[in-house]
Amino acid sequence: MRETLEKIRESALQQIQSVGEILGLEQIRIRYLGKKGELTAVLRGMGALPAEERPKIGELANRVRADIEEAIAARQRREQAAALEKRLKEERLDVTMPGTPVPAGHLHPLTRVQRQLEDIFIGMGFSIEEGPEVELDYYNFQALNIPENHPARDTQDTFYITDNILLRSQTSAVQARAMERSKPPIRIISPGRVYRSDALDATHSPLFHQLEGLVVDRGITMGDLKGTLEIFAGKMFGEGTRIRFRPHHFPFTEPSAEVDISCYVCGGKGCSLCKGEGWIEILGAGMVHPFVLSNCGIDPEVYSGFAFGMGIERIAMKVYSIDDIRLFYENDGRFLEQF
Ligand code: 2NL
Repeated sequence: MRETLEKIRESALQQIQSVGEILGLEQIRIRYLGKKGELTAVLRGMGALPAEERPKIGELANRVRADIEEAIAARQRREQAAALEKRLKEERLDVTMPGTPVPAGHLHPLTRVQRQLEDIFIGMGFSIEEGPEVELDYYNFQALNIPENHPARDTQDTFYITDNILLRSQTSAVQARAMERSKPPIRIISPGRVYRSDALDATHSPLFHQLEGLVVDRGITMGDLKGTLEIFAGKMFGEGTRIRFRPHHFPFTEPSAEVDISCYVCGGKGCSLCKGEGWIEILGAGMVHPFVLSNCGIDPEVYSGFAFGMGIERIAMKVYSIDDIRLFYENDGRFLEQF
């Protein structure tokens, strides 16, 4: 029996050393130490031994079990250490390697121009006012003195949602709401998207951006309008830029004007940018019509105001010499990367 035990130990230890994979170790453990294992079988047969032999054989059997267990544990530790070593080698990171470059984006040219305009007017004490793009006919037209039969209200020119709900065609609607809500002094700009039922071509888009301004207080005059726009023109197009008012008509202002700036390329002499004119049209403006003030709950006998409006695309196209409005909306990297 002693020899059987020694043999079991010898062959178990030998197998433990030579087994190729860690899974094989478990099979070896079952083969020798499991319920139906070889060592267990020997221990079962101990009852047949003479009484004085039993303790010695028992002790040897226990030592053989302990040796096999220890050999399995040692082999397991070795396998685990080797596996860890292998992973450390394979998964090593060189933290000094340069990273994968992440391409950095930048603001869209329209956003840049809009922010630039906003900064100039904020610098002059205006605050930004926002409002809904889906607007009531009342704020977009009626409040602004645009009568029922005005061509701007034609279904060919404006996107209607229902009879009296539409996509705003001008951000004046935002300003009409602001006048109705608050008392003068009012000094606001309203930048944002507007919609017109126009076919898309090089100079028209059914969606574009506007920035309008409104000042209402006691004693506001056309002089305040001119001074404000002169400062604006200098900051936007360069110090020394002159402005020129040409009489015009808007339903919501009286008097009204179209406003030109002296050409920032030729200074007024005439060149290809200004088409020989020396002047470039950039916005519309005027004194807020008394009907508009009273529609919005402001007494035109006490208060007066000026307002102006410009297309952001138009300004951006001038500033960057862009000849097709569609370029702003096509998301073509070859265009956008130039800004
Ligand atoms: C243009 C002309 C203009 C206004 C917008 C305005 C707003 C209120 C009252 C009176 Cl609440 N006027 N806005 C005034 C004159 C011109 O825009 O050519 N825009 C692209």
